[in-house]
Amino acid sequence: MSKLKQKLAEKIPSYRERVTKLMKEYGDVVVDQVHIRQFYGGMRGLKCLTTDISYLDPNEGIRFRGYTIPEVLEKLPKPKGAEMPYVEGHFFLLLTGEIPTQEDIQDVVDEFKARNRVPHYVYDLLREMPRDTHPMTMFSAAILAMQRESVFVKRYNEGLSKMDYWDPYYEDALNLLAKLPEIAAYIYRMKYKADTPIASNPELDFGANFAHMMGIDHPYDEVARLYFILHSDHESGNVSAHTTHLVASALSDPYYALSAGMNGLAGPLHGLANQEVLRWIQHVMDKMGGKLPSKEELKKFVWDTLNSGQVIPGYGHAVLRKTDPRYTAQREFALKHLPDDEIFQLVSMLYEVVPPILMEHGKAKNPWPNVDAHSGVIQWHYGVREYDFYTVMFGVGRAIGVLSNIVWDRAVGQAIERPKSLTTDMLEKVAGIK
Ligand code: FAM
Repeated sequence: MSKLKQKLAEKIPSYRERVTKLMKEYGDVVVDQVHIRQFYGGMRGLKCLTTDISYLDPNEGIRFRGYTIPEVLEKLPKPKGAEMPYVEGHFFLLLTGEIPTQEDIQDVVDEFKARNRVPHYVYDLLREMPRDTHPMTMFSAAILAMQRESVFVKRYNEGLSKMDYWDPYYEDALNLLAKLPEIAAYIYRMKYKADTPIASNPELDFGANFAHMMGIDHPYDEVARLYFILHSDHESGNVSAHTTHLVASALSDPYYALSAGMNGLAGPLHGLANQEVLRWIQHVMDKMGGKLPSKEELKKFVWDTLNSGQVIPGYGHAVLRKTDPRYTAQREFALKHLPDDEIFQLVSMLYEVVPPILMEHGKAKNPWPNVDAHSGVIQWHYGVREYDFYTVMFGVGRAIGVLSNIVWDRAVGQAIERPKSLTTDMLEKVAGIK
């Protein structure tokens, strides 16, 4: 058994005890109340989910297993000479709650290497799809196509105790994660780089291997590591995490669940926003004849977008009420590595211009930028200019978090999800209108 799995096996019993105690002895304790606005308002703010992998504070932003982003970037071990930590180490942290040693990380690196061969039929499937298919559709379809490999399905059909569900879920999660960088890079090179895929290099870590298969030199390996870590998890109520959790709650295996989660990530209000940001910026640059706009001109573009009933992509958030620390981490990287990049300058200008306008506009509860306002500019700088691919990279990162979550869902015996609906008539009666 790998050290990672061993560590999980050791941790699960005490978690189960805590959950059993809460359920049996405190099951009737009231945590929150439901308001009518939440029925139609996307259940915003309703406290009814649980995860120990990450927690999103509205003012502070995300903490992964209790660690802020700067702490994660500082504390996690890094490959020799690297600026950014091992993605493998971050996965270890999310799954176990512990900062791994170099030895722990090597164990995960070896685990991924042993599982990274992508079945040939995945390539056949991708090649058969029309080339103008959106890369998120290709990515999700590739994940779904591999469902026949599920260890969980095989073990479940053989007769598996509920106590052991987490074990084959873990196997599926690792088998899947190990293959995602190659699938993503293959889609990119097939679709946008004249069909010239680059073979994986077994000597490289998760992030560096992705950069290698994309065909982009250093420091893109650092970008890949940073990007996958930042996008990994954002507690469990966001669309991609919640969808993955919901589908897995029916004991659909991790392939079905992750593919579904990726379909949610592909929405413009969620993961597709990074593509929308670059599309919006290009539109501004085109209108300016390729030149940077002045602040006044930029303000006009922002107001025009709002007045035409559209959202400013990359700004606002359902939970956050401050600048997203994932935005800040990318901004710090950009200030160090690409301070003179024109698009970065435009993104910086937007940071000054948009929040006061959104405040004046008076609708968005959070006028500050989220992760997606910044991720595209760094990709653009390193030559990944096909912005409809950006959400696929978000997806590789997000898989790390949502798969960790569903392994733990099975470990603590989370039930099939089934909230209760009411009709509008019933709500009107509750409101006293009828
Ligand atoms: N530009 C213009 N209007 C905005 C806005 C923005 N960036 N953000 C929110 N609003 C509007 C929103 O459309 C709503 O209007 P209506 O009352 O007319 O429906 C109003 O402000 C109140 O919304 P809210 O409560 O502040 O936000 P929600 O929780 O409903 O929605 C977001 C949150 C993220 C969907 C929303 O802020 C948005 O559409 N932002 C732009 C798209 C984006 O950047 N998405 C990526 C989010 C990211 F974190 C991720 O998931 N990857």
